[in-house]
Amino acid sequence: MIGRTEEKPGFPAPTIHCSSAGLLNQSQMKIDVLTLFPAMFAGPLDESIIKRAREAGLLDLTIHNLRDYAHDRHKTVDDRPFGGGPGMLLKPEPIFEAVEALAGRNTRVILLSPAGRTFNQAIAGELAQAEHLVLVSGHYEGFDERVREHLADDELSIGDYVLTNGALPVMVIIDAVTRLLPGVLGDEQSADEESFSHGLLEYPQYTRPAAFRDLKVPEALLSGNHAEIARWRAEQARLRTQERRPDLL
Ligand code: 9D3
Repeated sequence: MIGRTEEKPGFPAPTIHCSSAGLLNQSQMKIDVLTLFPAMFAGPLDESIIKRAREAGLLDLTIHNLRDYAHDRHKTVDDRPFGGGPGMLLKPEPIFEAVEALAGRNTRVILLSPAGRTFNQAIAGELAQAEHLVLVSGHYEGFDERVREHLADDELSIGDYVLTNGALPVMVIIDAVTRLLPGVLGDEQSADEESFSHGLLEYPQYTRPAAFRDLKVPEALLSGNHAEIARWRAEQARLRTQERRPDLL
């Protein structure tokens, strides 16, 4: 059911029965998400490669409603800023208590906020090494600074544009990290990592037909000359990168 704690729709964490130690979870990585909008997570993480990773026991993902960690009967999670000013702030107690309930000895606690360092492929690679991530989604209200200073290990943004909350950024990070976990991708992965390591954008690609309306596939690709094809692709990748992403050169 959407919106309740411990939500893992359709994906119980796979367990291995182990004669000595009882139950052993075989997941490569555990990710806990804390959010005020758990319903936003239904769908995107239940499809495609992430779905397969969860079913294969490579990713153990749980979405938690931060509101479940509020104490009062109104489930208060925010309050007015000391010193005045517009808007509200997320109170520290529910976030501290939720994270303390979830964190183990090898947990990285990461806040999502527009003030974080900008997420990129290198950070995805770092996070993929972790055993356990707790991702805390912010929203327009922002965090009490004590959460930043005394609870979080890191604070990430996914880029310089304003979203309504951190739920989509959390999903972006889960997607980028999951595909890097060992066993999640097949042959695509090595090829992809290789092309990424060149640090260039992809060269243009074509499939049949060789002529579509009056649009022709470049001659070099039809030549069957592998050296010529490699030369053409390298040049195109460089030209395209120069044109669109000179910062990568
Ligand atoms: C004080 C003005 N706003 C900062 C630009 C406040 C604010 C706006 C929107 C605070 C939070 C949000 C909600 N966004 C996120 O929590 C968020 C986010 C984003 O908006 N863009 C890119 N990455 C991220 S990660 C979390």
